[in-house]
Amino acid sequence: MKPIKVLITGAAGRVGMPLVYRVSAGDLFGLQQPVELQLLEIESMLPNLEGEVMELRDCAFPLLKDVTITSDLETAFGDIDVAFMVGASPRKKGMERKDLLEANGKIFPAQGKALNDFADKDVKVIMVGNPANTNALIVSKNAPDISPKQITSMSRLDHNRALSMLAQKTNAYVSDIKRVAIWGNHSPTQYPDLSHAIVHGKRALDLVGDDWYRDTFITGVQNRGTEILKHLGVSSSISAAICTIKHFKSWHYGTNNGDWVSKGVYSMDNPYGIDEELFFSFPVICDEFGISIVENLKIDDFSMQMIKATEKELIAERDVVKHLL
Ligand code: NAX
Repeated sequence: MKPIKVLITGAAGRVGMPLVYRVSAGDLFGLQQPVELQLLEIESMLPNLEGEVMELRDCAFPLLKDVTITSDLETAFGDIDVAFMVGASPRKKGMERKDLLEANGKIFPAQGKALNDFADKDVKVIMVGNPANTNALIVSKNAPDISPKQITSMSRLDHNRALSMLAQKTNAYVSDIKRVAIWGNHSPTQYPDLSHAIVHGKRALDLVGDDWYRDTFITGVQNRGTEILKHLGVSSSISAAICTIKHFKSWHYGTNNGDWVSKGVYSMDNPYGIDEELFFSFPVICDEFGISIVENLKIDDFSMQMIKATEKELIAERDVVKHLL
């Protein structure tokens, strides 16, 4: 079977490395499909990455056909089928994600061009590096031959945080919960929305009450990353790698279980009146035709206010990087 080529940028980092192991172990495409890894790092990290890859090879993963380590964009992006774009600086203590815009934004015009020129034309792209939504926009604008529908930003970690928090509150299993949604930016303005959520077939908001929803749940999900940073002094890593895999699998295999997931997607033609030139997290379903935003949801006034606040932040982020688009 022909190996699938997977690019992981920032491969030596705290999110990149667990991702490297999971992809090598067959977590993406199952236990029959070989994979080839193309790992991109900045030059100064290559010796470190070489050591990491020695360890990786020592695992003798049966599906791992080949590993390339490089800081060269043409080599890294050449013929790739999947791109996990993780390489960027993480948020440090006291920093908000918007502070990262300046530092990280400039990485992505060149990577967008390399994606355009060297990747397989059907490549699927997942932007993880922050600020993920706006970085995805920069990549997309610099890759005019790749459809924006093939580029996504990750809000799956926020989605799973919301699922887990609701499961704990209602003493349910995560698998009992459906129709949680994350709207907008992967940042503290995101709107984790329970207004359509169901637990064991019952309306979630009837089980948890409005006060918990507004005062504990929403702020809890919005600020979870900051809380983890406070405790660990570094941002999430294993959970982010696992959610990156989940994001890809729901896209590749589909969401045919009557539920939806949240993904940052290009907002053109969206049914909720959001600015049409953003990567914005919506509830989506995935099937053989690709990713579609869930339509016809009734958006109450509170939800619309929350959605507009996160839209405003994304528009402001876009303004800051407009010279890179
Ligand atoms: P680390 O600092 O551990 O790793 C980042 C790696 O990227 C480093 O090894 C660095 O050398 C490399 N890198 C930097 N510039 C690069 C470039 N131009 N080309 C290739 N590689 C480059 O950070 P880590 O904790 O792994 O976080 C990586 C990114 O993911 C950060 O931007 C972080 O904010 C973001 N995150 C996004 C999440 C999401 O849900 N969307 C959650 C997890 C994570 O915080």
